[in-house]
Formats: sequence, C-alpha cells, structure tokens
Amino acid sequence: MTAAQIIVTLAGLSVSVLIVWFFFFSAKKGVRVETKGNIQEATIRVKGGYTPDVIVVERGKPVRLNFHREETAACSEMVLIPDFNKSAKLPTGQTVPIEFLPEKPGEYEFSCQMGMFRGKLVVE
Ligand SMILES: [Cu+2]
Repeated sequence: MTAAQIIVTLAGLSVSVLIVWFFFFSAKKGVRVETKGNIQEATIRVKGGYTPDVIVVERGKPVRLNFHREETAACSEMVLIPDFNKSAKLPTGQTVPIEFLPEKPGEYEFSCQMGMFRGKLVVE
C-alpha cells in the first residue's frame, strides 16, 4: 500500500467510526434540559404520552419540569415522580411546574397515576 492509500483507508475508517458513535449516542440520549440561571428547565407536552419522554439533567442542580397538558383524557390528569416524592394535578391547557433537586445520578421514572404514560429522567 502507498502512503496515499493508507491515508484514504484511515480517513474512511474514522468516518465510519464517527457515524456509528454518533448514532449510538444520539439514540441513547434523551433531551438535555436548558439551564436558565441556576435552574434546569424543560417543558413536557402531555398528550397521548409525554413529549419529550427522556430528559437528561445534571445532578446537584435544581430541576423544573413544566408539564403542559393538552388533552382532557382522565388518564393524564396526574403526573407522579415517586423517587422525588412529587405529584401534581394537571388541568387541561395549563402549565404546571414541578421542582426538585436530583442529588444522585441514575434513572428516575415519571408516569400518570395509572402508569400508562411513562417518561424517564436521566440524572448524570
Ligand atoms: Cu394513565
């Protein structure tokens, strides 16, 4: 192999590695929250489920999740985050903030009161 061939082969290889890496990580990760001031804030649409349903936050910084319910189905009337001892009633058309401080890294579920709608909070 000439030097040029080696360079082309290596360049091709690194591009493939980058593509695989990109898809692997982007598929795995959810939506990273925006930090406003000292608060990590995300708005979650409640309609037939939670959108987004995977939210990535940093530990040790307060989190505010704004649940905005856009339906009247009784199923999504409440949202529960049992690991943080939080629950809230979500009136249709309103935005209800839930605040807590994630101290330990891990994955925490949130759901409706019947557990049919589910979402996940990933604390890093
Ligand atoms: Cu439900």
